[in-house]
Amino acid sequence: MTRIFMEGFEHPGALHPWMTHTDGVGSIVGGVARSGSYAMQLYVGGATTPRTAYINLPAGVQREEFYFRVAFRSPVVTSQNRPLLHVYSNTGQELARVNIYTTQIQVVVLGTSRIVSAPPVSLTNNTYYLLELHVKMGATEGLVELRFGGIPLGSWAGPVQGTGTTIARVWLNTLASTATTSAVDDIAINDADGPVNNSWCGDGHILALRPTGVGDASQWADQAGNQTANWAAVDEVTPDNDTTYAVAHSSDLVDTYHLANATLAEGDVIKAVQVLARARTLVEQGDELLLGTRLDSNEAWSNPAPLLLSYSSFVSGVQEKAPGNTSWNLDRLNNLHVGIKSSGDGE
Ligand SMILES: [Ca+2]
Ligand SMILES: [Ca+2]
Repeated sequence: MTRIFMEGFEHPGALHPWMTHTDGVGSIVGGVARSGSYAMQLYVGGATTPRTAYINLPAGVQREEFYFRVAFRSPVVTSQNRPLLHVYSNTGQELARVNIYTTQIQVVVLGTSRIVSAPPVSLTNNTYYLLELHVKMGATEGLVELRFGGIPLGSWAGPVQGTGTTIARVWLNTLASTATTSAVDDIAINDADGPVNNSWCGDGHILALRPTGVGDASQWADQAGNQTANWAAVDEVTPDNDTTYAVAHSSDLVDTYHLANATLAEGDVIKAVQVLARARTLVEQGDELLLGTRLDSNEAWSNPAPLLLSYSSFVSGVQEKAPGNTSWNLDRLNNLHVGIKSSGDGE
């Protein structure tokens, strides 16, 4: 495990299951994206209602050390202190906070200002900037480092422990104090383990590839009971829930789908792939869903995840290697199938 989280908001209505937002998923909006077509809006108008999004890390992936990346834009960057990013421990204590000013970025560690640095350029309104924060907890040998647009802006070494033992939550805030749209996009978290994605996330872009055709297996059925074009029931940009869907009525049934081809700019590298789906069970308890990828004859399936009666989002583990344990490249990505597998009955 190295890249543990990524969210580019390219599937409106299907937010990453670790993420919550004070507006719900309805504030994933078009027109302000840094990558793809959508971003998360953190301010929806009104004079006094800032919006907040949380990434709640499950206990199993909490660590003492993470690298966070967020691209943010604001219609109003002022000389005032505007908190953008907060990092909390598993005891709910704020370990670090990043405050944004027009000409200054400040990192507060355990309540004390530890890094005060000027950004490489004076910040302007409605422009995306890439902010990265490295937080390593430690009673005496903690470390906090800040990068802005990929450029190191400062670091602080010392106590970063507080009362907790792991990093458990990242909290994103609006920058604006007046109406209109602040937005975040291309969020990623790396931990420090493994051979790749084990350090700064870097200047990444998160793109969605949707089903465009039937894959090698078509064992589920669509809402009309057909098995010829299940992909067309699960390809919409915004989930339509029980209007079009694929359904399985017994265990171990597999549907796989071709995806739209990706196009990369020269020099772009594929760092990781993750499968995202929305699903629910019909009436039974104990139904589970697996998400997977298939390349040639090699498959990689996630662990079964329990389904709820209402729709919720599911993600596979982040796949840093293509099925067959080869490195990703554009050819492999464009030949990839993604799939769903039932465990018990499932919809
Ligand atoms: Ca996006
Ligand atoms: Ca559908």
